[in-house]
Amino acid sequence: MELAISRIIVEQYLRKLRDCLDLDVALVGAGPSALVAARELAAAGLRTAIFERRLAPGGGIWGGGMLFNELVVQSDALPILDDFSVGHRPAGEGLHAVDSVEMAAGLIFGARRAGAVLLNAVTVEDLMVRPDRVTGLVINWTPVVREQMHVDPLTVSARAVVDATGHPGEIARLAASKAGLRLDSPTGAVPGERSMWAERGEIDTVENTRRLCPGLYACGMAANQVHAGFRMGPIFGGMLKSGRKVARLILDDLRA
Ligand code: 48F
Repeated sequence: MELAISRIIVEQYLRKLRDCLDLDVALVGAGPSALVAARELAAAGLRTAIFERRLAPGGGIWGGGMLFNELVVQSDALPILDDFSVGHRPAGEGLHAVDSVEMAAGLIFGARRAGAVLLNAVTVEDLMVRPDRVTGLVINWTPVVREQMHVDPLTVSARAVVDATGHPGEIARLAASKAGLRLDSPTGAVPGERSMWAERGEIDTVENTRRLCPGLYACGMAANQVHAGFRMGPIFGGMLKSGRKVARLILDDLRA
């Protein structure tokens, strides 16, 4: 029995990993924007995977506001929650309360059920590039990176890479500073996000969701890093709509 258990896990994981080596879309970070995008992309038939540094996908959803595990979503984003069967309660002023554990679990399950692969405990430490474009990811186990072990990474090819790393905007920064790619941003690089202004931040998040250079896109809070958008705290409508927008941009580009 023990031998069978180990064999199943090793064989199944290697099959999953092998299928992720050549992707249509590789998303970095499994926060709300990436999970919404992944569900839509996988449902459209694209080979889609999310690479998440932490053990648990879900990014900033679980913690709610200051560890109070409730979130706020605006009326116009409710259809996205409904698509994932995540519950919500009216809370006045066009705002709705959502249990953050239900939302994290619901978005993860929805993305996975649509066919997106989630590889957790995997850190994207670099990009694979050609002179004018991003062509994939350089990945390693998070514990290897944290322990600073001298272990070479592996690579993943993707027709589209999405920076969904949230506040750090790590992938866009790598593209600009290390790969030397000029981004579609006010500076050509990553100017960084601005302070808290919830209404503007919510609008910015969706507006700033764009293609940054050939092969690279940004969604969620990473998009605000690149375009100097405002932060907004624990209101999530913009994140959900940003995920949907980046999926549609990629679908249009890859089908063109
Ligand atoms: O930050 P995060 O939840 O992404 P998001 O979709 O949502 C932002 C909100 O949660 C919140 C907010 C709402 O008002 O502002 O912050 O923009 O999730 C980002 C995920 O990316 C992972 C990180 O662990 C987190 O789960 N991540 C970051 N860098 C890497 C990474 C990396 N280099 N490799 C793999 N995963």
